[in-house]
Amino acid sequence: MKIDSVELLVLKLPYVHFFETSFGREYDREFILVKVQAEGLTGWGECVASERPLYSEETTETEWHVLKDFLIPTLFRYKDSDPVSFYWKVKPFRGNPMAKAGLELALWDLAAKSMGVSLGRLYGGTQTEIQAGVSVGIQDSLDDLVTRVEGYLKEGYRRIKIKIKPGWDTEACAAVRRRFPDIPLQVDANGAYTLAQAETLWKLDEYQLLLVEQPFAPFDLLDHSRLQKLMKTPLCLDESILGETTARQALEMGSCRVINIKVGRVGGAVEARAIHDICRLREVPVWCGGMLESGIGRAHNLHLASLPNFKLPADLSASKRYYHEDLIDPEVELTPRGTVAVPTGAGIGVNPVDKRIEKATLRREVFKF
Ligand code: OSB
Ligand code: MG
Repeated sequence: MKIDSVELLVLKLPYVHFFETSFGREYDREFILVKVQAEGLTGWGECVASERPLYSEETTETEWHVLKDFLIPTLFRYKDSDPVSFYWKVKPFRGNPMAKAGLELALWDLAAKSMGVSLGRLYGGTQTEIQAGVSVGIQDSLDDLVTRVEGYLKEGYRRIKIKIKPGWDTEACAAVRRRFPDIPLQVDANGAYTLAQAETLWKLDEYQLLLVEQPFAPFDLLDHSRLQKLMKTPLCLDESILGETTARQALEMGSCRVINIKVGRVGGAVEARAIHDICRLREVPVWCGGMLESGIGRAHNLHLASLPNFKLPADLSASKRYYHEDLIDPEVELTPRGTVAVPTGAGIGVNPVDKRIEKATLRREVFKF
C-alpha cells in the first residue's frame, strides 16, 4: 500500500486506581500512539514503554527518538507497508522493541483492514473469546488486597495475579488463600529477587499457585533454571523473554515451564507469533500479558491471544478496570463467562474516539511521505 503519513502522539491517561509493582507506584500512564494513513485507511499501534525505564530500558522519550530518527525514515526509504518486511528492515537496529512494535502493529492493522479481515484471522487465530484475568498491584494493606481481589472475583474474572516483592509475598498469598482457598491464583515479582532469597520463593510452593512470574532479573536465565529445579510451581518468564531465541534457550535450560507473551516487549507480532509457535511445538503453554494498554493496545493483544497456544487466562481486563474513559468505543467489557471477546471487524476491529484521544494528547507530530 502507498503510505501517506505516520503520526506519533504522546498521551497521558490517569488510572482508576494506582498500580504498584516491585518497581514502584504509578498513578497514570504516558504512552505513544502510532497512526499510519494509507489509501484512505488508518492503521493504529500503541507503544508500551512508560515515562520511566523501570520495566525495561525504554521510555516514551526513547521510543519517540527511535521512531522519529530510525524507524519512520526506514519505512519512508523502502516505501513498503508490509509488516513482515518492516520487521526485517528494522532488525539491524538493536533493541528498542517497544518502539518497533508500535509501528509494526499499526502496519498489521492497516494490512488486515486492506484485506477486510480481522487481525486475529490474519494471524491465524482460532479463539473467539479470551479468558480474562486481572493483575492486582501491591496495596497499602493486606485487607485492601483481599477486598480488591474480592471485588474482581465478584465482577467475574477467572484468575487473579498478585504483584509481589520482598516483604509482600508469602503473607499476601496467605491472606488471599485464607479467604479464597480455590481460586486460580498466580504471582508476579517483576524481577525483585535474587537466588539468595530462594528460600522465600520456595515457600510459595505452599499456595497452589498456577505459576510464579519473573522472580529474578531479566538477564538471569541461569538462576531461574536453578530455582525451577527447587520448586514444584511452574516458573513463568516475562521480562527475560526478548524473542524466539531467548524463549528457546529458556526452555532448553529449564528456566521456566510457561511463557508470558507481550507483543511490545518482544518487538512486534512477527516475533510474538514465532515465540507462540515454538512453544506450541514443545507443548509449552503461553498466555498474553498486558502493559495497562489503552483500548487500542488491548485490541491488538486480544487478536494475538486468539492464537491456539494461548492456553492460560490473559492479563486482559475490561476497560473500566484501568481507565475512567477508554480511547475506544465501545469499550472492552467482561462477558458473563469471565472472558473478553476478540473483535470481529476489520483490522483491530475497535473504533478509536478522536475527541478522547485529543483530550489526552500532550504532544504530536506528523511525518509525511
Ligand atoms: O509484569 O505484567 C507485568 C503492568 C506494567 C508493567 C508490568 C506488568 C504489568 C501488568 C499489567 O501486570 C497487566 C495488565 O495490563 O492488565
Ligand atoms: Mg510480568
